[in-house]
Amino acid sequence: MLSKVVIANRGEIALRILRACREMGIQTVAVHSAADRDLKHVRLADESVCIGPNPSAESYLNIPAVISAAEVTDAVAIHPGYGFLSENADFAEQVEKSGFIFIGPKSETIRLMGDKVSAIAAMKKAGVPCVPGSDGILGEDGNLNLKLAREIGYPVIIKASGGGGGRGMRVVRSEAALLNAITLTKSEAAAAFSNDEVYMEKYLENPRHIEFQVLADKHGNAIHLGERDCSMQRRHQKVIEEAPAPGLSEEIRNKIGERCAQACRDIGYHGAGTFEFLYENGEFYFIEMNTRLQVEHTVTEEITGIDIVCEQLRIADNEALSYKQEDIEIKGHAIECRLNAENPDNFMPSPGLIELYHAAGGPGVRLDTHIYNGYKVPPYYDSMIGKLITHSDSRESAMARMRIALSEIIIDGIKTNIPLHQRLLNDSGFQAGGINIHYLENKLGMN
Ligand code: MV4
Repeated sequence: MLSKVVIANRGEIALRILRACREMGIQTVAVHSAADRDLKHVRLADESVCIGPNPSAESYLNIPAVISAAEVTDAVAIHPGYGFLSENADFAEQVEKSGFIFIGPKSETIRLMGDKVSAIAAMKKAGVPCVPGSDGILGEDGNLNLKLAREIGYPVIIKASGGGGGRGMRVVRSEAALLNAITLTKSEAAAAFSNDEVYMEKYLENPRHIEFQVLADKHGNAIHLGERDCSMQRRHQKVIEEAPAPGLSEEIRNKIGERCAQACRDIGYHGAGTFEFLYENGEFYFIEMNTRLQVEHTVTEEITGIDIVCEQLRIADNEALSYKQEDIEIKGHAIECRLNAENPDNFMPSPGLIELYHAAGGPGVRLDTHIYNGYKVPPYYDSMIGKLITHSDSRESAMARMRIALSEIIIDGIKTNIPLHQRLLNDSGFQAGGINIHYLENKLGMN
């Protein structure tokens, strides 16, 4: 097994990775910013290295500093977690070139998936269903673009190939607005991503956001772990995720999941990965692939019993997958509430001192968090301070456990979004299951 791993992240996911490493007998190196000396995983790690000042641009995003930390500690591999450098192909490449193992897919794969046009082309070729669209980047010929949009049918959406996660896109509802929208999206994309390539898709009005988890090793084996429904979101920030997706049949799950696993084999994918789909009127449409561990991997772990982070570490160490597809059984239902240090009324960040913390617990309750009594949430980073996950035999019972757990947790001294979660767990639309991606913003009166 890997002897020593650098954890190139912070907060709850750094702690999650640390726990997996310890379970597997792997030595750990925490790298942290000046503000993060008191993080729980920094205290628990075998070694720690301060890699820079508070701003993430000078610490968690500082590629030479992270690689130097691996060098001075004699680590063999680097786990990037999510966010920060996790989907930075240049980072993965420099990690590899410096002689370390990047815990994730090959840098070329990250680059392929980072470019949305090349990702869609690869998936289409592999038999993954995609959104009807331009089949590549849009050219300069306005008449051809008008013709294409007419064939696809309005509304259409113009997306930047270098975008993703909701950045660099524009919905077009009429022919009169098309050419201007293309010009605008191109110039914004050039500024934001140094890449003005854009593509066109049919705009789906009210889809659900459903994603499939895959695991693939370096020996050509790939499996899927079913799907997650991540439709409860606000401004492209997920709020609640659940698995399996309410109402999805086992037959469709296996069909789409197997397409994803086959795509992994086709492109030589290795590591954990997620295929993001829009789901509308019983059809799946691939939009993007995430080449990292995701925040919401936990709900998949709960319903499959598989430790996805341990699998990532084994894959990085050239082991074969511990499971075959026929070993994977979806058991019960899991729900995750993301806990944020924010004002539940206006969603503004609410950093500061946690004066009192009491965890929730009991059967089927998992709380992944790095906070503790007296911990100070710094203002420099993402406001997520933990994840509350419940699992049970049925969706109803998982929701009941979530309501109880939310009522038990005490986080005093800062504002959190726990009151929002309590409202959502009592919302009839959420309770019914199968809400679309606009549900929360509509409920909050944003539209
Ligand atoms: C779409 C779409 C509708 N039709 N593509 C937003 C994030 C990026 N991953 C893709 N996104 C969307 N692409 C077509 N053809 C609607 C969205 C979208 C969305 C998707 C997933 C989760 C939340 C979303 C919120 C707004 C829009």
